[in-house]
Amino acid sequence: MMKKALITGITGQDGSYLAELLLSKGYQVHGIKRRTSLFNTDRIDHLYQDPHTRDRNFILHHGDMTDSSSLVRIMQQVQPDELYNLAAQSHVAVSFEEPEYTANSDAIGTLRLLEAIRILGLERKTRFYQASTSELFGKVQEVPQRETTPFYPRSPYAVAKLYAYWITVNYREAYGIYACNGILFNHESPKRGETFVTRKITRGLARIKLGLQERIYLGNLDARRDWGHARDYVRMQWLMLQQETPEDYVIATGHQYSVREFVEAAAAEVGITIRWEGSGLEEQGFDAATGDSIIAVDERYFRPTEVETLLGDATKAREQLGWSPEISFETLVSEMMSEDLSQAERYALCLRKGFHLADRRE
Ligand code: NDP
Ligand code: GDR
Repeated sequence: MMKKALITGITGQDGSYLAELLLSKGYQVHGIKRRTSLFNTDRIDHLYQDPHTRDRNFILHHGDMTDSSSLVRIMQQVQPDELYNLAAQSHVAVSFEEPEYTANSDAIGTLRLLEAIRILGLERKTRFYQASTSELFGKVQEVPQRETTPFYPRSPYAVAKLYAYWITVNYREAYGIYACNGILFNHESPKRGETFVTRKITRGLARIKLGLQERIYLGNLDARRDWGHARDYVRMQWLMLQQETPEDYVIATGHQYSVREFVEAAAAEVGITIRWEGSGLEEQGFDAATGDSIIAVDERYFRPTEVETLLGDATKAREQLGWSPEISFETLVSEMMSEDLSQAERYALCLRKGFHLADRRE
């Protein structure tokens, strides 16, 4: 029998990589997408199958994490063997602007899914994966962070994810549901949303290289993150649901870089030298007076409470599941840079041919 997986957040970065992985393993993959006024399925369009195709193995359903009725209906229809809860308002800075919505989708949304499992009597059938996050560690209490490190969330997003983490643990203990938290550190890819810092940098540098943009405005350049590749991390999401007993795992590379170092690595890929010089704002990386620097600091990107540093220890995942990341930081940066250069070249070509395209950036 073909296994069935249901992925919430299938239109997102991880959802698209996970869907590819599960299809390659012979799963029938179902995904939940929310209603939008325009198509927003760019990341999964290559997997799309017409609803009239016989024996489809890739099926999308309309639903929303804030709407129990849709979640219960889809769960009843699909009765998945594995449920991957990747949907979330996932932007930390945005969560300060939309805290209530973030709590509704990220915290209560997770509860809604777990309740759907219970209401439908799927406790012994459906295995549940919760997309937990290194943001739970927030103001770090221990370096590096592992499964036993105390949490100290620093944003409405992280607080919502804290609820989701514990409700997953609670439903595992209370009802015997096979439910796991993957505590994933930052993971990026060419499919990363354009407003997360890594993609903002690679996309901006590519556009600067081609003369489409003058500079990139960033926030805290000293923040440090443990950045991995999304393709490595979705493999681990699947692995966690294939074990005898459900457990929670930290997933990280064990290497840490600052935002500034990410800029330098990406700039080197396209042969741009960044000069960090000057005083005042310039100390943050921009010499506005000379106009020859391409990184500027804009305070609007500072957060009311910041997570300054994260560094993970994935020893448990390595020892128990045999997982270790295969894609290095250098390869990640290079892949993102090269994909964004191609996109910028396509954009520039369209402009040269007289087509006017939207110039979206943050
Ligand atoms: P993305 O922001 O790329 O994707 C989020 C997905 O959730 C999108 O498909 C989005 O839909 C969907 N979504 C958002 N709100 C709702 C809603 N109310 N109802 C239904 N769907 C909704 O995130 P990632 O792929 O990067 O991350 C996946 C998960 O992992 C998230 O939960 C994130 O918080 C968590 N995480 C991510 C890490 C990372 O570094 N990437 C690290 C640790 C955890 P739409 O396309 O319509 O916006
Ligand atoms: P993060 O990722 O908050 O770690 O959450 P993000 O890329 O947004 O920020 C990383 C660090 O860079 C600093 N920064 C900027 N960030 C953004 N977005 N834009 C800027 O211009 C900028 N300048 C500096 C930030 O202050 C921060 O310190 C991501 C998300 O995917 C979450 O869903 C996930 O849970 C965590 O990773 C692990």
